Amino acid sequence: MNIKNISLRRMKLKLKDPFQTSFGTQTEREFIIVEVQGENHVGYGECVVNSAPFYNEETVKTAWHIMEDFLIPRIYSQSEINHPDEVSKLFKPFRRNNMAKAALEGAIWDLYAKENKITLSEALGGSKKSIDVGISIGIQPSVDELVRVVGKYVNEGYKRIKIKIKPGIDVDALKAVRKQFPTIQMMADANSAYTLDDIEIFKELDQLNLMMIEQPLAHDDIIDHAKLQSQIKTPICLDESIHSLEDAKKAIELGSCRIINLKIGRVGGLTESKKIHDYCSEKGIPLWCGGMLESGIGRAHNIAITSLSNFTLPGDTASSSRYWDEDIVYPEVTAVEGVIQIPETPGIGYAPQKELLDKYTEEVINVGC
Ligand code: OSB
Ligand code: MG
Repeated sequence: MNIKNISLRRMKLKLKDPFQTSFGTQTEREFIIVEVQGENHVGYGECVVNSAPFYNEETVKTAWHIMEDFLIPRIYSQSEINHPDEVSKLFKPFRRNNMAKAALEGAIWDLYAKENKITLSEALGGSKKSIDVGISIGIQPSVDELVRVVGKYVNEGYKRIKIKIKPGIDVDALKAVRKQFPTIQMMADANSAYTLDDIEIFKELDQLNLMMIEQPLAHDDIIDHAKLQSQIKTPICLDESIHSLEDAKKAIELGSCRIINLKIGRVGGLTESKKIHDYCSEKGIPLWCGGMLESGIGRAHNIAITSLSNFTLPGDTASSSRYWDEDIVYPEVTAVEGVIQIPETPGIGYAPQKELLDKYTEEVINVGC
């Protein structure tokens, strides 16, 4: 691949509805789009960082700095990149900053697939033609409102409903949903809001036939999660705690989780994602693809990785229309009855629209070679 230019765009999109989790309420989404210009094609990646370091330690500003001053020069230092798997090796000397690494690597994966006239799904070794998706519902102002919102998405056909919880908004809220919808596939995501002192809450949640409980305990813990898992029958799914294949191996070996939520940004890119996929497949640990309230570019990458065979559970890649009045890609990402077709055009398969990119860009830089 002959890389001629790399540009970074800081973007801002307004969320249709505020999204509340145990770490706060989000009303808009600030993120970075990476464009890698090759000989005849442009590869696109999305950096899924947030403005503030609540979910992980990275921010829009740190990711911009790490990409501009370290990662992009490292790409140019290489006379030629033949395959995107080489990129994570190039980035290895730099610790963490996984979302910054994943964004650049993702754009190079897209460019590689476009240059080879194959889909990103094919480039990654995906085999599915369509994927099942669920939806993640933020904390609602009341239990009645939660039940109403769940009903709306159940009617739209989403294959499983994930509900955010935090101390004080957990057992009663989920019981009310379960009572109204006795047979839906549902789960809870705590975003690390609890400790082992809350064991009684987990024992109550354990009675609600949940598919799993996502990241109940500390973001950097795998010991307490193993203790909790030994005391409840509902599978624990780890999100925040897994940053690499190594983390996945340790958590699985310790019994800290029975399911993993894979986010490409959190683990540093698609190459690491494939490794985690293959390892989990070997160990019988099911995966699903999480989300970071991405624009269509990030969602396109999520769709491609979900086409790999061990993504056996519905992920969080809901339709564009759930997040935005207007997405930046054509066609917009659309789930029909909870199913998204894997696109058939080369690369990510959704075309970023220049005028929409420009419309929502706050700042742009070109980093030439
Ligand atoms: O914990 O999975 C999470 C959104 C932002 C940060 C963390 C999480 C989430 C979601 C929403 O649950 C996923 C999505 O719809 O993109
Ligand atoms: Mg989560």
